[in-house]
Amino acid sequence: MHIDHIGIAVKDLETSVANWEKLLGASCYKREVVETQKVETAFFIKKESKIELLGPTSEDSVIAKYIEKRGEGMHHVAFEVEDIEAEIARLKNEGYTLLSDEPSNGADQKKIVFMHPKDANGVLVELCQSMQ
Ligand code: CMX
Repeated sequence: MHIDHIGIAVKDLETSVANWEKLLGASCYKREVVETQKVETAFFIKKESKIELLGPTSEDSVIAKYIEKRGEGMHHVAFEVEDIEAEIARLKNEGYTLLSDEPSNGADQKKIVFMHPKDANGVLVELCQSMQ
């Protein structure tokens, strides 16, 4: 439907939240740990544009691995979809590599699934569907 948010990998969530609050002139409206992904998230919104900061909660988090390999920076682009199961089926049928067959529970009350970055010109794509 539209870009739901941009995910940014950060080493230290506390200092990064303070930095982005100053930069955007907006307070972080939600912090949430996603145990399954081993990340802590912090969300900002300006009109319809959402930014998600992602800090690792353990050394084997994909975010820790990402930062070690590529440094801090833009980690993923998330598109909101109406029916995530239907989109998974459609994309698999088109030959894309989804990182799981079933959506999982992500931050911000969303069902989420990721597509491998090699299938989107080096960009990690997330599909998300609101559970609200
Ligand atoms: N964006 C672009 N490229 C990425 C990437 C990212 N976020 N993460 C990894 N890559 C690239 C690597 O640089 C590497 O490229 P080369 O082969 O050219 O070196 C390649 O993908 C493989 O990376 P890797 O370091 O070997 O890591 P893995 O293959 O083990 O894992 C990935 C990569 C994308 C499968 C894994 O990070 C993943 O499963 N991601 C989805 C889950 C996730 O990101 N969760 C955190 C966010 C949770 C949330 O928003 O709630």
